[in-house]
Amino acid sequence: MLSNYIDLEKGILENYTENVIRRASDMLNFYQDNEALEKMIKNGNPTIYEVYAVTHEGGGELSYAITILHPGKVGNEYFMTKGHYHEKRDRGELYIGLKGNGLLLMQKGEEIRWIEMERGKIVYVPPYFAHRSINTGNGNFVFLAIYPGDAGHDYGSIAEKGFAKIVIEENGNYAVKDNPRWK
Ligand code: S6P
Ligand code: ZN
Repeated sequence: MLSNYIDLEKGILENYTENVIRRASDMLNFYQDNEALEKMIKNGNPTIYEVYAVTHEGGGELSYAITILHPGKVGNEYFMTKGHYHEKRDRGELYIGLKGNGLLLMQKGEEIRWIEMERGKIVYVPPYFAHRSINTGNGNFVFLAIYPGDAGHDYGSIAEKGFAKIVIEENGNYAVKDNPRWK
C-alpha cells in the first residue's frame, strides 16, 4: 500500500483524507471590521485558508495537516485561521513552518504568547493552549501541524470571544494589539 507523505519542497500533502476551505463568508465575526469583511464577501468571497489533513481518530495515533494561509487583510487585520482549543485540552501539537511569514498566537487563560513563523521553524504548542495562525507576509504562509489523533477541535469559545490579542498592519509592519472585544 502506498504510504502518505509530505513533500516539503512543494508543501503538498499527498493522499490527504480531509480538505477544508475557509472563505471570507466562513469568518463572519472573527475580524474587528465586519463591514470590510462583508464587502470582501460581495467582491468574490476569497479563500482565506485551505487545510489538507491526514487524520487518525485513535488514541496513540497522530494526525497531521498542511495549512495554506493566503495573504491579505480584513480592514487592517491580517488573514488568520479561526483558532481553536483541542477538545481534549491536555493534547499538545507541533507546528513546522514551510513557507512564507506568519505568527503563531497561543493562549491559556490570561496567558498569551506569540512567535514568528518561517520556513524551518518548529514550535511546540503545549497542552491547554488555544492556537491561531496569522499571515503577516505578502505570499502564502504554509505550515505543517502534527497532533494526537484523539485531540479533537473546539472552536466555540474562540468564535465567541476571540483571543486577547489581534494582529494588525501598522506602518507597513505587523503589530500585536489588545483585542477591544476581549472580555
Ligand atoms: C490542528 C491544527 C491545524 C489547524 C489549521 C486551521 O490541530 O492546529 O491543522 O486546524 O491550521 O486552523 P483552524 O483553527 O481553523 O482549525
Ligand atoms: Zn490544533
